[in-house]
Formats: sequence, C-alpha cells, structure tokens
Amino acid sequence: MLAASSRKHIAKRAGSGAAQRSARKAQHIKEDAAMKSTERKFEFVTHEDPDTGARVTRLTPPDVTCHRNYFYQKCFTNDGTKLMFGGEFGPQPSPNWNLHLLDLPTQTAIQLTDGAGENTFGAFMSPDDRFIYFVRGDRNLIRLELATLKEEVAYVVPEGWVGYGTWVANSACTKMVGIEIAAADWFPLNTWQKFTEMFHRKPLCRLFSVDLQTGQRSVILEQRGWLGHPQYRPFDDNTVAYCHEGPHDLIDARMWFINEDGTNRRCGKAHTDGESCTHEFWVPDGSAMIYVSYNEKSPERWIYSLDPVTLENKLLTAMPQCSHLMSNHDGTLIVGDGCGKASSGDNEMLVGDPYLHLFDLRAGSGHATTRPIARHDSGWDVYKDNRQVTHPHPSFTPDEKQVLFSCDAERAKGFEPAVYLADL
Ligand SMILES: [Mn+2]
Repeated sequence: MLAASSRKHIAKRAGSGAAQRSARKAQHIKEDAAMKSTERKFEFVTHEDPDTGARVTRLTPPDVTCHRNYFYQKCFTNDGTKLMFGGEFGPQPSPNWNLHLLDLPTQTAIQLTDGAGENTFGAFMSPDDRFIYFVRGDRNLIRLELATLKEEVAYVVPEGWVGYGTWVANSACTKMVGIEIAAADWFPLNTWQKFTEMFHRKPLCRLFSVDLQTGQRSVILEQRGWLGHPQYRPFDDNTVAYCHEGPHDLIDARMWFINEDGTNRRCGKAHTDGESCTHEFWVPDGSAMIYVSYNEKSPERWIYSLDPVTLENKLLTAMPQCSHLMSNHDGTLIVGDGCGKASSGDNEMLVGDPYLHLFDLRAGSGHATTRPIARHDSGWDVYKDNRQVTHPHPSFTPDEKQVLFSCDAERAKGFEPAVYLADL
C-alpha cells in the first residue's frame, strides 16, 4: 500500500537501529526538520456513489488519519491544483496532525510541517497562495512560506492566555481576528462533555485582532463567557463577527457583530423560543452571513442569511438536517452535510441524514432547488481525542465543479478518516 512505501521512505531518511535511534533523539530538531519536505505519492481511489451515481474520489491513503481544514478556511490554491490538508504521517506520536500540500494532477503530497499540537483545522492558505497560517501548541501563530517551507512566528499568545479555535484573516491578509481564553480557565476540549463544561465555566475570553507584519495585538472585546468563531467580514475590515460558544440550546444568542475598534457591538439575531443557530459563515464576497437555524419543536432546518448592517434575517430555504454549510463565492450555491437531530444540553453530533446536499439559490428566494450530491456516511464520532476529524465540513472547489469533504465512511473496512472529492 502506498502509505507503507512512504513509511519506508521515511525510515530510509531517518535511519534505523538502536544507535541511529539514539543519535536521532539527540538531533531531534534536526531530524524533524527533515520531515518537512518529505514527498509521498498517493493513489487516488474513485467509486460511484451507490445512491446518486456521483463520482467520489478518496485522495488520502486508507491507513493514515487525514482531514480537511475548517470549511470556511481557504485550502486550495487559486488555480485549484493544490490542496492543503491535515495528515497524521508523523514524526510526532499520535494523535498529532501536520499540514501537507497535495498536488492533485500528480497525486503527490509534500509535508509542510512536523511540530506538535498544530491546529490543522484552523490553518489556511493566504489569498496569494504564498503562505500557510496556523497556530502551534495553542500559542504560536506560524506563517509558513510555501516556496521554501520557512517558518516565522507572526504572533505569540501571551503568558496567562491560550489561543482557541479557528482564526480568520481579513481579505488583504494583513491581520487576523482570534480568540484567547485565560489559561486559568482553560482545559483541552477533547470530548463533547469537556465542551459543555467549558460553557458552564464562563471562561474569561478576549476577541482580538493581530497585525500580521508587526505581531501587535489589539483587544476588540474582553468578557467572562465563552466566545468563538471570530471572522473578519470579507472586504470590510471594520466588521467582525463572533459567536457565543457552547451547547446549541443553552446559548442565549449565537451570532454577534462588533466594529474592529470595539464599538457598535450588536446581536445578529435574537433566538426565537426553542431556536438554535449554528455554523454561521460569511459568503466569500462579503455580501451576507449565512447560518443554520433549527428548533427543538421541529424536525426541519432552515438556511438563513443575515445582513451585518441592517441586521435583517432572511429565510433562504428549508433543508434536510444539515450541520455545516458553505457557499460558493456569491452565495448562490450552498453545500451542506446531513446529520441527525441535535442532542440537548450538549453539541454531540448524531448520525442521521448521510448525504452531502446541494442547494441552488440562483432562481431567487422561494425558488431554491436541492438535491443530494453523494453519501458522506460520517459516524460523527470523536476520534483520537478530536471532536472534528470525522466531520464532513464540505465546501466547493475553486471551479465549483466538485465538493471537498472529510469523513470516516470507510471505517467498517478498517480505513482511517480521509479526504474526498465528490463531483457535482
Ligand atoms: Mn464540525
């Protein structure tokens, strides 16, 4: 199998035998540095979806746990030929994911990073395809240059704080918004139980912006109470979105906006009785925020858009129970991952609808059409201490002809979670 051959390749690079192992340990940093440029030849495997007939391609090897990044973070080069993803190829002990760049035409991946505790979900590629940004060890924001694999520390979370969640750049990629949690309140969120505990702890949090050239931080909002999902509005640096984080049905109001200077904090939507909102994202052209709404009294879910200026919430369409949504550039096409009914009091994900769904809004509101694209069959499990690695998190390829997603659909065959492309 190809991953076995790539492991041999690594073994050859690193040497073998006890003497070499101890020498390797002594030169730990040096050896690790060699991991960074390791190339691996993949063998894509294609099948026809049994229900829709769509062509689905597994990109990553069956014996290595791989995942895509968070659904609204850029992972493809602009020409669509290269894909950044998270993979557990070592050298650190499992569970630990590093970043890799897969060249789709040649099916060859190059290892980009080899550190411990890299946030491979929040990682993203800069708009000019030159850099990857990611947080390592909840503390160091790294800027990695793709041409040289050279790393620079763009920002360091100060003592007494821990970096949390997915951080998002402005459109010019000159600054990022992030969340820091007071270290005294922090513990690893490796189960949904821990996630719920963090909500009840009401951690001291701050939403901040960091200048990517100088590393200078400005605090936008600091409060007791869990904050998450900071997102600069595309092409409008003055508007920052964030959320009240926690179990969906215990949240007072999920979506908030604030000006970059900390003024004009406003609630994006007051929840109706029994309503939960989740997985809000900016349409990439910046025209609106889109989110999932559901109500404990109803099996349906709805797709809404939200205007950050007028705060008008507009119903786009009803939908099957989807968890995550992402749109194309102008918000006329949306892809979602079907799931089960939300459990109450926590955010544990349940199996239900097994499909990726396409929503076509081009005919205007009230005329949306929808169809299943392919099965994702995610088990939604927490795996290797990670709550997100089995989530599909679908999004469109740059040419809008395919949908990228992760899942553990082939677990019955003993295959690891992997990264897939489904043709539209
Ligand atoms: Mn998720």
